[in-house]
Amino acid sequence: MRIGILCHPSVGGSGLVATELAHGLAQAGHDVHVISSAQPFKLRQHQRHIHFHLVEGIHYPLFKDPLYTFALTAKIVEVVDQYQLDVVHAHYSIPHSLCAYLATEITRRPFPIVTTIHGTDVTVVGQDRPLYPLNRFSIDRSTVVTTVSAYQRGHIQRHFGLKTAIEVIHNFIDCDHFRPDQADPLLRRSLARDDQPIVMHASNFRPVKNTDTVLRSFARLSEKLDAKLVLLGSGPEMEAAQGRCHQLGIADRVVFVGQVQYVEQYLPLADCVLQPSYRESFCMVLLEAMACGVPTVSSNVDGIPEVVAEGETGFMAEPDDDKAQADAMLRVLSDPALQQRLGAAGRQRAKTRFATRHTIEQYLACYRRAIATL
Ligand code: GMT
Repeated sequence: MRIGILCHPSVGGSGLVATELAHGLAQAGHDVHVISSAQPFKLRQHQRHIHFHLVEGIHYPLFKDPLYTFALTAKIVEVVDQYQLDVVHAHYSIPHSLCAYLATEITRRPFPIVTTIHGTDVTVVGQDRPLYPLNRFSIDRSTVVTTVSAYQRGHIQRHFGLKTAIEVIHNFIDCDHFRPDQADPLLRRSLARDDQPIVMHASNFRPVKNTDTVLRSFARLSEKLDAKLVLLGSGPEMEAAQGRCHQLGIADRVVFVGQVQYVEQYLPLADCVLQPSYRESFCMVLLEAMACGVPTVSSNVDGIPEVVAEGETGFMAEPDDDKAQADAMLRVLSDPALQQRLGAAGRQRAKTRFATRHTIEQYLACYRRAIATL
């Protein structure tokens, strides 16, 4: 098949899932054309069957902004016609689904649209009043709509009243890349003393990730146990978080690593991963931690209970319940047998329920169904 993939290139779940899907499809022999405003940070451009098409804004003195959505639509039209694409897969509905829909009205070659809704495209951003009718229209005009958890499907059904059915395809993980035995002792030593357990958190530091509770839970844990908190990623709340560490008296126990290209090098170093998000349609970090054999302590919101098995691979609590989270971390970190058992069960769950090959098959089935409607 010749497949177009539209995605946001930034470090974030939807772009990451789209990129890994592109790699998997290309490995299976399909021609994949990734269209985005920059090269997605993990895209292996030199892999066979992968083609990248950069969308450049339209700069003209008359326009105050670079008309990105028109530029994207024009690029979709160009790539569909030039490479004779069979299907276009929009990851994150805004603005991808609407641009793809517009393109269907313009291309010489008809093509179906598969839209995958990732989360904030129908919760935070997608509920934005002026955007809502555009978002709803474009999702409804997609030939096939998928989303990443049963929770998210329910949310869309409740808030969008679509005519189109929604299929749940959980996110997936490559357990050959994310594995427990990748832990580099030198990298670990740069983060903590050998006898200090590591709690890790990875995010884009937006309000939805609940950074303050990460710090409060860790501060509570620190009263009982000498541990290190390692923070991966960057975002708007980072600066405030640094100040907050001083207020909470944990500044010397927190390491801000910043953006990392290969999170799979860091996660296996963790003894526990902490993610108390307020919203999370799925939460890739938890699945990545599980694949690396690391127990998780997380909030219990939205799609998270579909990823984590409570008491088997990790523990869940309310997003702002710093006491419950600290207690859960203490339990994990002070019982090596429990830590080992949770980690092993997490890896097993990642391998059996969230395997790449199965997910690729599910998406290919969607593409075939979509193409058959033409
Ligand atoms: O979580 C974010 O802020 C980023 C966002 C994105 O679009 O990249 O993540 C969403 O999609 C991910 C991949 O499907 C999911 O794992 C995240 O849970 C989801 N985020 C939210 O629902 C808040």
